[in-house]
Amino acid sequence: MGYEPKSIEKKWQEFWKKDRYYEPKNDYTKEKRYILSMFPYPSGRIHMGHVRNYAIGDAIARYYRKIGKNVLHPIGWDAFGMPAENAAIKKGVHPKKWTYENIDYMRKELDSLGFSFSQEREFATCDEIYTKFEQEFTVDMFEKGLLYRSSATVNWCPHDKTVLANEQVIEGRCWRCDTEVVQKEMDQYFLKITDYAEELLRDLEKLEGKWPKQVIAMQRNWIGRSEGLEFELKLDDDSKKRLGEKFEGFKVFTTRADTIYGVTYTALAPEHEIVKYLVNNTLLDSESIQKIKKMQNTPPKLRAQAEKEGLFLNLYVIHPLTKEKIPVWVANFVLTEYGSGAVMAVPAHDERDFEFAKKYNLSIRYVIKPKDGKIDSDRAVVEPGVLFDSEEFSGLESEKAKKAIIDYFEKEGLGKKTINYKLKDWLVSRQRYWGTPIPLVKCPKCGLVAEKKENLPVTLPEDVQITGEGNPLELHPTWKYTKCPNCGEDAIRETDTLDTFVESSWYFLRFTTQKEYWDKLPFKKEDTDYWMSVDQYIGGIEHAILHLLYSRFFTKALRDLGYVDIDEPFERLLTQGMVLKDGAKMSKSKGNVVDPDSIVEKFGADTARLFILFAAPPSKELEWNDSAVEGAYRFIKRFFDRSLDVKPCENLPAIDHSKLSKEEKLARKKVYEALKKSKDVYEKNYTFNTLIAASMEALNALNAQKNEEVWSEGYWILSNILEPIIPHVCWEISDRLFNRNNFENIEIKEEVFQEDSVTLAVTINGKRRAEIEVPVNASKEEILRTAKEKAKKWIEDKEIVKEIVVPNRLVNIVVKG
Ligand code: ANZ
Ligand code: ZN
Repeated sequence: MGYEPKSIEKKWQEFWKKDRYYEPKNDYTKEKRYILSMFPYPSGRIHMGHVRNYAIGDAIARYYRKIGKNVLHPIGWDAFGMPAENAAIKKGVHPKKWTYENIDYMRKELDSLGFSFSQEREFATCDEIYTKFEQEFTVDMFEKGLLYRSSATVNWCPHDKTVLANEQVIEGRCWRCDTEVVQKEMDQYFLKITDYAEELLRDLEKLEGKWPKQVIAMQRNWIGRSEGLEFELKLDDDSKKRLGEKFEGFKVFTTRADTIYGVTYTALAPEHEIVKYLVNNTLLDSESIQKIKKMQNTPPKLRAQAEKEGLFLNLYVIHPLTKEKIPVWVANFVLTEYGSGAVMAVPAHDERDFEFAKKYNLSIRYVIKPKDGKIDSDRAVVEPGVLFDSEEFSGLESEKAKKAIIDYFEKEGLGKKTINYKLKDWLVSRQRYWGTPIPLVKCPKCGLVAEKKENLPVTLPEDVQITGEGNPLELHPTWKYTKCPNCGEDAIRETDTLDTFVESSWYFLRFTTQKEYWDKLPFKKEDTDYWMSVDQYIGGIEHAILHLLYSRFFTKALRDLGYVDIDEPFERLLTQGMVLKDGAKMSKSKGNVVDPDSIVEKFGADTARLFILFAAPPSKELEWNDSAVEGAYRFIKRFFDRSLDVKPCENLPAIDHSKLSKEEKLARKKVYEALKKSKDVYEKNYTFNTLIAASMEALNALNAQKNEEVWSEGYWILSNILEPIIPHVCWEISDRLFNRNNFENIEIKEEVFQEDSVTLAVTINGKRRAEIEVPVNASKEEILRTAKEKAKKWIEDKEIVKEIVVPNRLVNIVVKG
């Protein structure tokens, strides 16, 4: 009977479940490993990206179980979010039904691949118990001021009367009805992640060497710390009058105080208070007002990439040092959310300012001479250099000048040294149905009040109309009417739900909870103390910024609320590469998707896993290749079929290495090389491809010899080291042949790596005449004796005049006559 993956895989999947092989132990005296692959969104079916993600995590988890660690390797479902509502809009199916049915289907798919996820700890983030605890955190954060309400600009579809996510805005239009999207100010909820900006930045240092460099750099840029000078530019008297004496001036932030003598204009964001005042009081002509409104309606991201646009506002400010009159413009490249929403423009030394100045014919004044001494007036000289035309600061080098100018501003009370972050507070409210309701109540008397914890969870109503127009919770006839938790009077429930990134910011903590406490607590300190941090986190690079940053923030916030004692949730991070076919990412729209189910059906789970882990190192892109899949299958088949002739043994056979033939020795060496490699592969670099290649070589070397004991030992070791990758077939083999022992106890036998003999060439008078094999540690005499014996017929009775032994290479004998 040959290799039959279907029956083998079914048998072992059932066995593992029954044996609770997948479950973590509650014995906290044991050393632990927490291995986590990012949880999936239940979109309907798993794809190859999932298979790769979970094959990597499962291999690591299975390895640590083998060497006796207590392993937590859980899975859950990131179950709230837009696609469920889209399905409701398109097909009329309820989001809840759609989601749980998808979960059931995908769970079966994952099961068929033999991933060893804890069964007990699986959950979906739309489970009511999860909602309950998330709402508890929300209440705590609200009470601590970490969650607050404030006005924000959102994408708004005037036709559907709904807020749109950035992904739902396609080229400025609503994805559903194609109406032009506008920017609208609305009250929204924010989590104060900026309170943690400094710590989030500083703690990246702790992750150095354990997270991909690129991810750390992306996080650092996203937080975007800059040091600079903030100061006020004062309006001149005429301008003040024009603004009805409502404004004295405005603040600007610059990271290049050294360029201050090069300021030739200033620019305000279209949303700046001064611009709004001018627009609202029609102090500009209607054409200008239209232009400004258009800028305001363009999402900031698009605006920053668009061609520079702006107009002169007929206002002037006074340069704080030179006292010159400087014109004030409004410009599309100035962002309202950064710094103070206004810039001092230095076209000579800043690219954006330069482009704008060229377009509107504004003057350009160079004040920094770069290192090479040349000023190219066709461009902005952005590099640092030495100041000139800068009064007393002339002659200073940029860095020194920055410091001197900031000191001067501080001394004169003109401005101050300031640190700005690009990071903005996290907008967490969504005007949608399928999410965690924000557990707050709006009371006419008490204002915004948190729901009482004993009333949590606030659950979603099941009877809703999901049409894509408006917010279904807002439109529900009764749901939002409630009583104020504070005064008991009539009040209105908040109808916004939370961003789904909130659920994924603490799911890894939830997995640590023992079933016994599942309904009582979100998680227990004792459990998080033991299991956290996640030893190895595995996921896509697309989560390099937001998900990881939010999770890091949430962990720190929960720490400060007293829930956990950890600073960083993920000890090590692996970002897996994409799965490609014909050079492109697999996607439905490209029609290049390979369905994991069909591969499992045709070849079995072990083949799918082996191919995925063999085709490329985990962090690199992986090109799908049908013939390589077949190659993987053939290797497993050969490995299994040959195992039927291997002699079973209770223990590793005791082999006398010195008595073996060359081929037998080589086979052992290859087997032990693979074993030696396995520790680094599973614990350090995860280059499973190299371990698989080493195992294939070992199997080839075994095939070149016939020693039964060497075969047994070889299978003993190979089936152990390959088990985390192709678990079903390896359990089948080792179960039949061996006393399933602890992998930890296989010792590396150094003797097999020792080359015990060397081959030397023998030359007589410079001509190569023979080859000899001698022990590595043979003496010179011994080598010569062997050489002369072997080359007897060329020496005969001639006189030997010279004997030379070049170690490990040759013996040269010079004879006369
Ligand atoms: C004058 C200047 C001269 C600047 C120069 C740069 C080069 P980072 O480094 O990213 O923090 N800036 C300030 N607020 C802005 C806003 N709300 N929207 C758009 N740009 C803004 O960027 C800081 C620099 O970006 C600041 O330094 C300011 O331009 C601009 F040769 O001031 B700089
Ligand atoms: Zn009240």
